[in-house]
Amino acid sequence: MRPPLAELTPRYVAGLPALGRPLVMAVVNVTPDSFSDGGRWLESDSAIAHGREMLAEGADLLDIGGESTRPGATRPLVAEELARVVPVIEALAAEGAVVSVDTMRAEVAAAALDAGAQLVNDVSGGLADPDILRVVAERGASYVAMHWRGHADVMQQRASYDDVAVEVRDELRARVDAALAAGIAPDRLAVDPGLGFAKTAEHNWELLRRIGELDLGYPLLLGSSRKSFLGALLADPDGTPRPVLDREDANTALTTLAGMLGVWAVRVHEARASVDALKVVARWKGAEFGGFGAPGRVDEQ
Ligand code: PMM
Repeated sequence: MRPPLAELTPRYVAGLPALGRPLVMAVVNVTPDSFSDGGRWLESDSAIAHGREMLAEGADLLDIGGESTRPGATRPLVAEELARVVPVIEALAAEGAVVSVDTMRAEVAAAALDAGAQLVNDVSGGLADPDILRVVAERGASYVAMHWRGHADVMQQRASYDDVAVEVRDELRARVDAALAAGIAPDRLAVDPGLGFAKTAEHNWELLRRIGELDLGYPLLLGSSRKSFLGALLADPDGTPRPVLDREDANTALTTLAGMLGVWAVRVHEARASVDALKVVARWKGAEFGGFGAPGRVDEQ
């Protein structure tokens, strides 16, 4: 396969965690839909345990989030989001894990960075709360700007494009410019086309097909894991989408392609399958499969 993403070879990786192969960013969503008594501690504890488990499976980075961005989701209060993510970040960062916080809020980003996170993953690219860019800049942290057109309650109404690759690239470039203007270091910036965010399945596939056109000179993150475009691709003959938890093999195929193409990171809900896929890619390419050596990692011999 011709590596069409020579164009996507990041110019700026020095400040971001990077390994010369896609990082496996494993998702720790602390977004419970049910609360039972004493639930708070149990939630934190089980999220921490889940994070440890994925580190043991080889995840490079844990992305800890307290707000669900599913279409139609209602936003938690700031206090609730803080209570969900901060204890989990504190515990896992204290154990040496590389942690990112998945938040659109400046206040949550600040608390997360204080708690030991190194990276802010902002699905709104600074549009939901522009102050987040200042917080990241002031603390010299790393930042992922994702393509976004509005909160979960409205985003699918905004899935309309004349040319999805061109518009996503241009809108992402505007977010990169805003991040740079706020003082975020260029070597601490990554971008993400935001699969499924104000995008139909067809838009997602077209973005993947034309991924080279998304090159802005910054490392690229892809988050396809469990998303509905995979459910639709793998639907039953009667059109019933493949259930969320049965989309993993397809996602592993995407991780493999991302590895061949040289994206910076993949955001996944299950670490092991993607780590295995990237080990295969590294071996195929005759490259080293290195890690950060975080606790629990399965390090290479
Ligand atoms: N997708 C979700 C949440 N956060 N962050 C980035 N950078 N890219 C994504 O594609 C992304 C994200 C939604 O997935 P989840 O709620 O199932 O974790």
